[in-house]
This record gives sequence, C-alpha cells and structure tokens, in this order.
Amino acid sequence: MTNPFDTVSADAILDGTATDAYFERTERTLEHAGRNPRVVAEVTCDQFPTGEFQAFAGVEDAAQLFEGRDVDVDALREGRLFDGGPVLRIEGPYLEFARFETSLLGFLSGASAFTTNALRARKAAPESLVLSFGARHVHPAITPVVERAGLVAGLDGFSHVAAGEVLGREAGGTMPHALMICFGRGNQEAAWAAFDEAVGEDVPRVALCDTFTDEKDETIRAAETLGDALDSVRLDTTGSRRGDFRHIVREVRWELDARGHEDVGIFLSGGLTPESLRNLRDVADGFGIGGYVTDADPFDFGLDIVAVDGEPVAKRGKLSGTKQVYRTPDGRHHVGLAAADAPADAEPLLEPLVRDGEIVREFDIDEAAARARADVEAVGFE
Ligand code: PCP
Repeated sequence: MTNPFDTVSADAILDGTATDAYFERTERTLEHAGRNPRVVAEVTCDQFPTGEFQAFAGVEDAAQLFEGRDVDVDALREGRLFDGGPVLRIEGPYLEFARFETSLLGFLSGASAFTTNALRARKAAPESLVLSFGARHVHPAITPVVERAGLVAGLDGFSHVAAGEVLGREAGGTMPHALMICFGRGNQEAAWAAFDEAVGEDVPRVALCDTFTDEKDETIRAAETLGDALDSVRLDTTGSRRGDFRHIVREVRWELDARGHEDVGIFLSGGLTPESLRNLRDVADGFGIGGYVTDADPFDFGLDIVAVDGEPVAKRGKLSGTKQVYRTPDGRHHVGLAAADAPADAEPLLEPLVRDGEIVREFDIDEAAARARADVEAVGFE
C-alpha cells in the first residue's frame, strides 16, 4: 500500500534517503575527488559542562542506522544524564555515514528532550502516579518515542494504544469528555454506570467529574452511582474555570472523605507542569501529563568531525580530538580527551554501541529507567 501520510518510510531512513540534500552533494563531490578520509565524528550539544544535566535517549533507533556499515560507534546508554561533551562518537570512513547525520540527530534530539522533561515531571511528584497523556500533541508515527521517554523517565504508564504495541506494554485510560457528552447533560450517572458495565474488570473505575457541573457535585454523584466500585475521580478542569485548582481538589477530597470514600483517589490532568505537580502532589493521588513533555524543545545536537586520519581537527567553536566523558564520584560530568588519564575513580560513559557494523548492545526500557533513576540521584538532577 502506498503511504497516504506525510511520513518518511523506514526504508528511506535506513538507506539514507532521509537526509539533507547537501549530504548527497558532499558524497558526489568526495567520490568525484577520490577522497574518503577516516574520521572521528562526535554528537554534542554543549561543548563544556554548563551545570545543567540532560537525559540521553533515542539510541536504539540511532543504532539501526549503522548496522552493516564499516564504522565503530560508542554512545552513552539510554537514560544516562550528561552535561556537555559528546554523547555519541562514530569512527570510520566519512562516506560510510555522511548521509545518516540528519536522521541520527533527529532520533536523538527529540527523544532526549522528551525524556528530560518527563524526568522533571517525575522528580516533581516522586510518590504520585504520573501517566503520559501527550500522544495527541505529536505526529502519530512518533508516539512510541514519547511513551518510551516517559517510561525511561520512570512515569507509571501511558495512553497510546499503538505505541504500547510497539513497546510491548499495554496502554491505560478510562473516559474522555466525549463519552460524558454522548450521554448528555444530567445523565452523568448513566455514563459512569454504562462504563462500569461495559469495560473489563482490569480497567480502573475512574470517573471523569468536571464535564457539566462543578467537580464537587459530579464527584459526589459518581460516588453515589458507583459506590465501592469507584476507584478514582479525574478532574481535568479547563483553564478558564480553574480558579484555585488546589482549593477545588481539597474540597473534592473533603466531600469524598465525609461520605466514607477515603479510598477513592483524585487524579488530575490538563496543562500540568512540574510546578503544578509540586503544588498539588500532597492533595492529589495522580496526574496525567502531556504537553509539558511533548512541548520540550528538541536538543540542539550537532555532529562534528573532530579528527581526520588520526589528527585532531575541528571547526571553529568545536573541540578537536577524540573524547571521553565521565561520571566522577562527586556526581559531576567530566569531558576529556580519550587518550588522557581519566579522573580518579570516574566512570567512562561512552560505551561500545556498534563494532564493525554490528550492534553490540541490548536495549531494555526498564534498565534504562533504572539508569536514569540512579543518575538523577548521583548528579542531583534539578
Ligand atoms: C486531557 C486534557 C489534555 C490532555 C489530557 C493532555 O484530556 O484535556 O488535553 O494533557 P496536557 O494538557 O498535559 O497536554 P481529556 O480530558 O481526556 O480530553 P478531552 O477534553 O478531549 O476529553
């Protein structure tokens, strides 16, 4: 079937057609001139540490670009935090990878940015249930990138069904306002009851309680309708009605408790940020967070040649020579030349990813999440 969407195919990414035109002209020129030097090229954001750590992600997709090519690639592991210096290094004849620069940077820039913002959200409410709701803000083709970023950052789940199939995890979710509106104003009880009858036992009974009347009123009615079956209420109060959201949430908690529903949770969503999570985490049980993660600015990664035929060289503004980056025992990030002595007791972070065109690393979301968690502690992220 021809692709009816404005998306580039996996084949175009893997054969390098998904590139900027100037790389095709560069290839033609180098081939015409009979030049194909052996180079070292590094992907960096900031050259030197800035004091602000960022998360690294997208490396599994990036690795696919180099399979079967005459290159060695070293990279940080997914979920590691870095602060300046290279996150990935390629060594080989330049023409082996020139045309893959565009896709390589694209894989890393978005995924790393999503993961970093998801980590900020995780850090803002470490004890709360935090779910990823941002799939609606991105092209459907990259929803697995968003949901994976959330999982690597330690979020507790996500909403997108097809992304779940790609990642081998199940999506979660309960009801949108559309369901409530299909039953009509005044018929909220019918909507909640029908949901309870229709969906499987494994689906939590989370009643959306902000559609037609106020949150307190709809919450009391949902509790009266579903009784002990009610697990949580979701408040997605729209911005124009929100006023003092913390006060609304506390009121809802009060009314639930006053009716013996202390075990019914309160789940919040809609335009939440780490700041709002910090402000609400002691009065709510969980959060859905979308735009804060998907609005993350892509990282400004660049790929630069830093050595040609064994000699250090770099354009102005970039640092020449093959480098290594380290986590030092005091939780700092150190950038140094690979040939220089490592700082005492430091952990080198650039590790083999591809050797002679073969991917030599396994990728596991849970292990990446464990690395991110450990690094957040080690470096005092945020
Ligand atoms: C929630 C809310 C946001 C969605 C989640 C993403 O959806 O309205 O648009 O969160 P974000 O604001 O952090 O990006 P629903 O309440 O399910 O939306 P709808 O009104 O379509 O039912």
